[in-house]
Amino acid sequence: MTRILVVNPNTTASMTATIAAAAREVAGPATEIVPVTSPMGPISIEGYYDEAFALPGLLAEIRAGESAGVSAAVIACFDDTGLDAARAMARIPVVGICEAALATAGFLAKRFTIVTTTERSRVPIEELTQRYGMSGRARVRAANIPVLSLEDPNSGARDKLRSEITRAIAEDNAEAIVLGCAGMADLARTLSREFGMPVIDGVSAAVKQAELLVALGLTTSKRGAYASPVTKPYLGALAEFAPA
Ligand code: 5HY
Repeated sequence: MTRILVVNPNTTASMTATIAAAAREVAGPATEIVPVTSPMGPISIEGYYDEAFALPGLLAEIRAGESAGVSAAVIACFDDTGLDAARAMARIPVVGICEAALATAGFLAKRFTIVTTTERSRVPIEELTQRYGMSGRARVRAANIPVLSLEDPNSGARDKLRSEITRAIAEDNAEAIVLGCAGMADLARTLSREFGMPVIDGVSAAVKQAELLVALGLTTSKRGAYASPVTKPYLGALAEFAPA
């Protein structure tokens, strides 16, 4: 049995339930999805400040999951929150949903649009498209919906998301759509059917990517950038995060 830890780095358990359902829908029969919600930090990650304080809870859960013997970890936030730090800490493969979604979209379409939540998230995600070498192929739009409005079926968030996808098709000539928030994980199949084009959810893509890495028997390189952090004391409230 391959166990894949799927961490929601925000502290909203209802969003973790959406993420877990999407992960289980695509997981192979020999995969067990282990969903966890970060135990501390912001209730949603909207921009750089939230992201900074989402890291301790996220890293603690990945550390605990690796000690408990999971084979891989997925970071289920479209900002790929803490991805480099997690890879430096862990030996198991760690997959971010943005990176997995962009790679998947790249197999299917030349030009695509990522539709995320707010303007505060748009810029960090644009930076990620550069980081992953996709800035020439991927545009980023914000549907102007707060992350947690996706949890409320009466908020109108889903209609705003549909409107933004319609604009991406008309104005960007998008050939595929990437959903730019883990809280949208339950919508990909319906929207694919509705719009008649590939709509990619990063959670599902990341689970399949994690399964692939496990099946290939590959783990995170411990040379160079992802070498284990140097043992040293950390002071104050963060003492427990000191590398052992
Ligand atoms: C996410 N925030 O996937 C991101 C999306 C965003 O709490 N989960 C969050 O808007 O940046």
